[in-house]
Order: sequence, then structure tokens, then C-alpha cells
Amino acid sequence: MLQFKGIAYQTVDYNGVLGAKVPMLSKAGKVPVLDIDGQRIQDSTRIARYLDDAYPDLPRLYPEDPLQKAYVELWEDWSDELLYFYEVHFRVSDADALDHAVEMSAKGRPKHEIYLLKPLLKATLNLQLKMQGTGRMAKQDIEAEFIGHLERIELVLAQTGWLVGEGKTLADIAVGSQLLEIVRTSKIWGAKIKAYPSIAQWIDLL
Ligand SMILES: N[C@@H](CCC(=O)N[C@@H](CS)C(=O)NCC(=O)O)C(=O)O
Repeated sequence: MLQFKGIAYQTVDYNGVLGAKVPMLSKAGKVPVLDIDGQRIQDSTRIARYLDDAYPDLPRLYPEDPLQKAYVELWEDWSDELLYFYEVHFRVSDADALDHAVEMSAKGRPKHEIYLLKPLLKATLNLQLKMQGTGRMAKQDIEAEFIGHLERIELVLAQTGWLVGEGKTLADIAVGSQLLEIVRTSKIWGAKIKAYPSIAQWIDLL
């Protein structure tokens, strides 16, 4: 979102055991958290609204047209509250994807943290999936649902190349981030995603 608006920023990784500090960043204990001159804003939806309100003259994440804005808001929240859990499912259910995720989550940290992190990450993500509900569904049902979502995304993208309207919006950034994370961690599912022609074209422009 910051890149899209052209705002300079620095990222701080909470990799390895530093993850234990995430609950101290905000009440919700989740990332991302935007720290802007000491003011902390948690939750990507709230960050997006803040950025468009604070920097209205920079490219807008939300379209001005109320109907298009409503569609963007629906895609965005669907993406970070539902699509995210498919990404988590693919990360824990595929041994290679889990290894890759652990490697990324321990990047820049001492080697031994990898051994600590793997069982912890696996147990935490499985528990989150169970509590949210996806983790209580049969694997083939989760994957069939996900394919249904990919087909719907493909159908929408085939119209203009973007999810809402004629250009890139927060909807593309939100949905694209989750799909790119699957591409980044899971070889099998990454290939399945990229087999959809409109999705493959769009993902390269994100
Ligand atoms: N709706 C939130 C979801 C954020 C979210 O689930 N973040 C994950 C990492 S990607 C997290 O911090 N999980 C830690 C936890 O749930 O304890 C947003 O978009 O900011």
C-alpha cells in the first residue's frame, strides 16, 4: 500500500523469537502495524483508510465512486479475513511449503531458532485454522473451495484485467498479496494459481 502511494518506508521484521514481541505492538497482537511518527495503526484495512485520508493527493487505494469503493472494501476484507486462511492451510499442509515458511520466518536470526520455530509455527497455525473453522473441514473440501475462488477471480479479471474498475486498487493489492504468498511458499499451489491466464497476467503487474 505504501509502495502504491509512493510513500517511503522501512520494514521491521519480527522474525524468529522476535515474533514474541508482536503482541506488544498493538492490542490485537497482529501484524501488520504501521508506525507513523510514533502513532501506531494496526490492521491492514485501518492502515489503508488512514493512508487515503492522510495522503488524499497521492494515488488512491479506494476509488472515489461509492459503488466501486464498496466492491473494493468487500474484496479487501474477504481477502484478509478469509482468503488468508487458505494460504495458511497450504503452508501447514505441505511439508515443503512449511519448511520454506519457517526459513523465511527465521531469516536473519540465529540458526537454532529454525528448530524452535518449526513446531511452534505448525502448532500455532493449525490451532488458528481449527478455531477459524477451515481447519475442521476435509482437505479436499478446502481445496475445492479454493479452486472455486480462483475460478471466480479469473472470471472477474478477464473483464478489465483488474478486480474493480479499470485500474489497480486496494482490491488487487489485498487479493494479490495472499495469492503471491501462496506462490512464494507452495510450488504445487503456486503452479495451479499461475495456470489461470488472467490471474497469471495480473499477478505480474502487482
Ligand atoms: N485482518 C488483519 C489480519 C492480520 C493477521 O492475521 N496477521 C497475522 C500474520 S499475517 C498475525 O499477526 N497473526 C498472529 C496472531 O493471530 O496471533 C489484517 O489484515 O491486518
